[in-house]
Amino acid sequence: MTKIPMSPANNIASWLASKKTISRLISGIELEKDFSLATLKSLHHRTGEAYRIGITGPPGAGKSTITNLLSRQFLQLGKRVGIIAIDPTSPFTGGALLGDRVRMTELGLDDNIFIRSMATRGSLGGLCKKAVDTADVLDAAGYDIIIFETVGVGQSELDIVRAADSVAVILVPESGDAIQAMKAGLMEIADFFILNKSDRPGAESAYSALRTVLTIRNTVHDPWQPGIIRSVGTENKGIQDILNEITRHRNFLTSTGTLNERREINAKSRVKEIVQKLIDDDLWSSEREMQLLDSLKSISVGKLSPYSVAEQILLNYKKSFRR
Ligand SMILES: Nc1nc2c(ncn2[C@@H]2O[C@H](COP(=O)(O)OP(=O)(O)O)[C@@H](O)[C@H]2O)c(=O)[nH]1
Ligand SMILES: [Mg+2]
Repeated sequence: MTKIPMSPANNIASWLASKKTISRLISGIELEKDFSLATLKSLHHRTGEAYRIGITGPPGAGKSTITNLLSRQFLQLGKRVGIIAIDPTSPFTGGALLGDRVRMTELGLDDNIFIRSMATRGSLGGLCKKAVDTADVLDAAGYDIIIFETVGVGQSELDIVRAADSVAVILVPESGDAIQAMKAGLMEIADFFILNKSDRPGAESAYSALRTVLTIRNTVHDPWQPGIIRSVGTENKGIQDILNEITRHRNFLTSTGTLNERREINAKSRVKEIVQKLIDDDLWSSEREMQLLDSLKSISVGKLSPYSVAEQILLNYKKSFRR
């Protein structure tokens, strides 16, 4: 058995060399262990090389199928691929048909593929932060492509894909899908669309409907015009077109300098989220938790306003700096 160094932060290279220790590090991130924070700091200088792709859409649209096929294509191009699946119904998390699960498991056996599923249920929260931290670990470990698969409902799921360099929204020909997507805020985050299940009846009219919606949304002056790629996941059709669209978007981002800009915007919200978390952890000491509990009765009988209690707690917090 290989010996694992006690502190990953002090021996980053050997931790990132094996899938087993990478897994342990990611579990540390999920469980908010202290060692993972120190490690994330010390591995940051190794990140930034990986290209991050977000894939989202309604449940059952074919996200896992497409992720699987895309990953195989990237593998053939000699790329190492990290997959972060945040989807309770995903084969990665064991929710789908056995056939899908077997295909995914086979993929995970490849040395150049790392698959990690993250639970939405029973999670400690901070899902977006944890998913992005996990991407950093895989980035530092030398994975060239990182794919986030999230189901297109819920704020934290959308935040996760938004943290990617290119975002693909997968829709299916079912009636009204484009309208539903618009309501769910999926139109705004899409860099391009994949119309999967194009073998289904109604695929042509769904394509036209989506085109119309896009024409209304975009102006001719927009420097980036999202494409609509038609695919049939079950027949391995359209995968090369998806790859081409990713390349087209990546080239657009790098040639216009928007890639850095986009990453800076993401860094900004990330730092804010981390600061918020640090303040929360610091502020809610047992002393101030008690202070809050002690005032609950007074609030409910109308003696104290929640605002004055909040101010008192904050005052107590500020005083703690002077001690
Ligand atoms: N007819 C048809 N079925 C598909 C296609 N792509 C995927 N499926 C099937 O749709 C189901 C859901 O796919 P999955 O990838 O798990 O969807 P996800 O929930 O978005 O990850 C599976 O049974 C797939 O085999 C397609 O292009 N056409
Ligand atoms: Mg899935």
